Amino acid sequence: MEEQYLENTPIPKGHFYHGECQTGDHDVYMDVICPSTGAVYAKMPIATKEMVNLIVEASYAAQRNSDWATRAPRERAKVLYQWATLIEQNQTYLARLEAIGSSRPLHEVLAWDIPYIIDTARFFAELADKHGGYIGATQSNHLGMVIREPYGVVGAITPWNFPLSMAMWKAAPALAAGNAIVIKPSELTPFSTVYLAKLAFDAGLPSDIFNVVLGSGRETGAALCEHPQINKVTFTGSTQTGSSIMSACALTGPKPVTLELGGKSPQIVFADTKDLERTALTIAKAITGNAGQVCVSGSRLIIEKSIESPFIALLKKYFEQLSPGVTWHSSTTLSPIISQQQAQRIQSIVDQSLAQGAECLCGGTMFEGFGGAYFAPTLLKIQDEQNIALEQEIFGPVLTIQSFESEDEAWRLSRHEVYGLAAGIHSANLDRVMRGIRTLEVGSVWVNRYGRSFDHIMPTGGYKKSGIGKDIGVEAFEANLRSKSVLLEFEEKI
Ligand code: TXE
Repeated sequence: MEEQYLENTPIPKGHFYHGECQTGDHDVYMDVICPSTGAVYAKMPIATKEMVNLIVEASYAAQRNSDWATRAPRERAKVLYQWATLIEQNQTYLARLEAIGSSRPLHEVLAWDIPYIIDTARFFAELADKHGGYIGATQSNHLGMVIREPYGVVGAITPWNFPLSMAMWKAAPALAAGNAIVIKPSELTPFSTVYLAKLAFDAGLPSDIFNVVLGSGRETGAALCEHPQINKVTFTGSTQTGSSIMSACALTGPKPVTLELGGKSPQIVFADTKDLERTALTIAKAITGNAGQVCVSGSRLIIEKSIESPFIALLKKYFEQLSPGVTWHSSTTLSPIISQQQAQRIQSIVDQSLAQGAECLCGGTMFEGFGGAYFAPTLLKIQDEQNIALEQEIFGPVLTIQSFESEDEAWRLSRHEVYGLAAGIHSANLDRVMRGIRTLEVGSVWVNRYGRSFDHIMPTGGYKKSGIGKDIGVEAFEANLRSKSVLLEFEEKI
């Protein structure tokens, strides 16, 4: 079954540039492991600095010499629409590629990720001609125009948790605004992005306007960010790597960066929440979806003491129903952890948390007997506010539980020293909800729901060390444009 699955899904062999999938003469190769099985399923070239130069220079030339930036915005939009259509037509293959290479279950990719990226491409296509500059209030013999222009070549570094969605977040607004883009996907999940770029080329994008360079973060990723012809960098990943990228961009630019980074998002549940079962399901899904490997995972439950016990019972019931397994089985409801290294990191934080006094209510270890790494959904009841599991982003299916007796205590516990990505408030009391929205220092607040939707108009991004700038929404589009100030002087009298 497994071999058949792999045989029927040819893997793109290299970087994508000059309209083709190809490798460089001096590339060295690394093994790429299937997270579901732990087995090597492909080799990936690691671009040297010379290879990065070649690919970026090709994009730079294409952005200047092709008509991509200057053609009518509605014509650019047509290419993005056609790209969306080709994604739709090739969704079976694309979804299989994503499922083999990442932690995303095939049925979820088909039901969520693919429709999501199609919709994202269309959303930014629609924005292509719905922006403009303005005329400034200048002296009467001057005409002052502020016009918006693309940056040139945008460099993008993407993570492994939602490879297709993250690539689309970066590519669609950059392209709609008339930029070229070069993406370096995570070395753990490189191939679906290559195919996404190929489909954009097939849709009519000029050659080299969307290139993909494969390689490691330290070598290839760093070379991409530092390249003098990259005028802007957009990144999603860890806070630590985001800081390194920002430093590199400061030293070699300076050039602007958009950073979508880590989180430790609270889910605050009041006793007046309308439907306890429905709320418990929302909370459970928000920490077990993609096995907790989601930047906005609702990883800290902060719950009113009077409903804590029945709520925990509901969570446990849901957690115990989840079934780990390879991503291409329809019965799989718990994703693999992306790598053994990530799984060990999760285990290490859980172990340290227990040693510091946390009480494990369920889970706490990896499932045995699988090739890939599967971590059991875990509930940790915690009293000590300094506990490591409350402080660090775990990026696994691990939910901490703290209880409160007053509203003030709920908001105080929700605050995180470092992160401010998202938060959920579950309450039927509108006044309380409004107080929470004002109090929480985070980039997104979800009320009586949790997580992003298909409403691409809603930007996403963090406060504090969770990031700078936004993905999605009009803000993401505008972040791909810079302003030119034009002052024109004329004689008022003949
Ligand atoms: O992330 P990195 P890792 C968090 C999560 C996880 C931790 C570590 O907590 O446990 O990060 O994961 C590229 N210059 N998130 O190590 O390093 C790298 O090749 C340029 C949250 O995988 O941030 C990859 O493409 N690029 C997150 C990308 O950065 C560099 C999603 C992400 O890798 C680079 C993933 C460098 N110096 C992990 N170093 C989220 N916000 O959703 C690495 N890279």
